[in-house]
Amino acid sequence: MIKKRALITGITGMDGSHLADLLLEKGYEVFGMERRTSTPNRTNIEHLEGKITFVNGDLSDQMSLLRCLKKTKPDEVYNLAAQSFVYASFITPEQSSDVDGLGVLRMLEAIREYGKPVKFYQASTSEMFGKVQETPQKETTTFYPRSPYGVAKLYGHWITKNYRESYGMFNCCGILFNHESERRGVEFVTRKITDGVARIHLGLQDKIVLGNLDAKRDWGYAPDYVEAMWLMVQQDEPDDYVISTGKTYSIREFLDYSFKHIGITDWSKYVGQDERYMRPSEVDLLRGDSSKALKNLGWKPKTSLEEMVGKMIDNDIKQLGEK
Ligand code: NAP
Ligand code: G4F
Repeated sequence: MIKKRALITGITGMDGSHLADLLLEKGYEVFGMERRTSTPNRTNIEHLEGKITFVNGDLSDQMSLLRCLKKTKPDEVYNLAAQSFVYASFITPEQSSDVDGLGVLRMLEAIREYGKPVKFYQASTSEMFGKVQETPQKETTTFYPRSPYGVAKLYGHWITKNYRESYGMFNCCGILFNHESERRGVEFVTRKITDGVARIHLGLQDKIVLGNLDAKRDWGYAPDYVEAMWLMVQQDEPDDYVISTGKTYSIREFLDYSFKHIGITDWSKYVGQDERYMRPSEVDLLRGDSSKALKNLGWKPKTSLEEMVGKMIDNDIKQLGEK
């Protein structure tokens, strides 16, 4: 049987590595696009070495994307690469916009130039809802991004739709709400907390210093969410879908679950706050309605927040113990 071929950009990231695991399980030949860095960080993909093929490319370099397509001859392209840290997009807005906005255009142009049928998935985000215009947020909710990241992602979202409508390309956008896992970068609030809690448990750290504790997020588990990406691409007709749990929790509630996991109920002396982690403009509340994904894709989240927090902390304790 001929294997389907998939190219994943952002392979070193959290989602890229989980999607590669899923596609390998499904019998795909997987290609992962990596960019050059002075000190490569392959923590998330060590286990994939020898199982997938790595190719070099960068979303800020048009020709490198075309070369990746020619080399890998994919049936499906999952564009997961991005400068994905919202806070950093306030510090490097131009670079973030270039990669997260124009980078999508470059990939779409590369696919057009390549000329063979390719199904394209774009990693859109709940950050596009920003200052939310209704709750819960669904596919038809008006967007109001609150960061250079959100604005750039909105461009990526609309250019993906525009190329679908203009050129009949199979392009779909997953509007994914926050999702986390043991492979999440440590600068994101969930992993910063689970890593900090693990360190406190092991006596390696006294305090976790955070920013705004009142923001609310709809947090799911990344391995559940990459399945939704794959399902979108398997449909006969391309479309856009919200992927979320429908539940929302504040950072304070995430702290409750995390400290409870190591037997602490009053965490006040272990958590500090500092202005430097506050954002110039904040997304206060996200809660998604993924009923369209349930109806058309048969997708629903499997992992609860409490379960996910437990997995992340146990993994952080294990990793720190091994070090
Ligand atoms: P992540 O862990 O930060 O991974 C981002 C990936 O993009 C990394 O592999 C990174 O490579 C790569 N990358 C960055 N700039 C690049 C460039 N110029 N050219 C090529 N590759 C580049 O992000 P994630 O959490 O897995 O998210 C995956 C995608 O979903 C992102 O597009 C993100 O914006 C979007 N998204 C995420 C969430 C979420 O909650 N996780 C929700 C909605 C949407 P390096 O290792 O070299 O930096
Ligand atoms: O973990 P965060 O940095 O994630 P954020 O900004 O929600 O973005 C993530 O989810 C988006 C989907 O909605 C993705 F598109 C994006 O790529 C990324 O994966 O921050 C979550 C909340 C914010 O309100 C932030 O202000 O946590 C608050 N927070 C409080 N203290 C903190 C901290 N965030 C970080 N990163 N670090 C803190 O110390």
